[in-house]
Amino acid sequence: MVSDLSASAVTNALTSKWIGGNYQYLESTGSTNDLLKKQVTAGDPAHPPHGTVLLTDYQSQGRGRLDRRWEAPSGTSLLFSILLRPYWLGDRLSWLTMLAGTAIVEAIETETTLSASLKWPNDVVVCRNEIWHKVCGILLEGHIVAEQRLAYAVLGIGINVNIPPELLPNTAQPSTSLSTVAGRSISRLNLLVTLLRRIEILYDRADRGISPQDDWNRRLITIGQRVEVSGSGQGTPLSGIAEGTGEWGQLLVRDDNGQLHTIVAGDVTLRRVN
Ligand code: BT5
Repeated sequence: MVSDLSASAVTNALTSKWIGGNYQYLESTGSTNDLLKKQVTAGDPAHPPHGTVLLTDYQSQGRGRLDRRWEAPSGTSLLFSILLRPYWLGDRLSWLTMLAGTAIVEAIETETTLSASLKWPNDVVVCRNEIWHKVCGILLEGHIVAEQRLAYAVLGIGINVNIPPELLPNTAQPSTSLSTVAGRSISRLNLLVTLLRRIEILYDRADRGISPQDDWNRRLITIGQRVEVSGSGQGTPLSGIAEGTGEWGQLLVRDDNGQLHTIVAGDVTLRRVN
């Protein structure tokens, strides 16, 4: 059966100007991030071009951060990576996570009747039975060269679109799919096309030097909440109130002794839902 996300289906439907100009579809692969990085380091510095999208219907080695796994049954999700060649200063790498997260929330809200939010640093969540459930993860991998410039970045996105409830992966944090919450199946093609255009608009804005941080902050459910942060390099988990984000997307957490901590990476557990 031809996939609804085949090269001809997507190429004909795209509304973006440069993202997806080179669109590659594979029935299955190990990990779209790994394969795209392999193409980038293969030798020809101009290929694949800026804006290349590599999408698959199934990953046997789908990855999260810290080599955790990203699991999705075949043909149920959006699993893809975008190659970006920003040549921005390296500390702007976090802008890509911010603008991607914002674009994903906007695209979900446009293509479904759901309202979506962001959980620091890289989860897209929807509320179900008063609990935040993860529906999407972002895996951003950047390569910095001389003068601290970003040579390229591979932006990996996994969205649980039409995973039936009984096939949802077993995850430590609650997870769900858009179709489960919406109660109907969602067009993967429409969601992809809308999302790629939104990323393009927000990327072009960032490329002109406009920070995506305010839009990102507005969507973050983490701000103002009591949180527990683990895996941030500190021995014991840190507990406190998330007060905001720093210039490069770090989470600012004030502990119960009044001390402010700047969290660069780690996993955040929200202690309250709203
Ligand atoms: C992420 O990591 O959330 C980033 C996921 C990125 C996946 C995309 S798919 C296309 C591209 N190619 C790749 O190989 N990866 C990217 P992290 O925050 O570390 O979350 C990983 C954790 O999410 C796992 O340890 C599980 O607990 C949970 N998880 C796994 N599969 C899930 C799913 N389908 N839905 C929700 N949670 C999931």
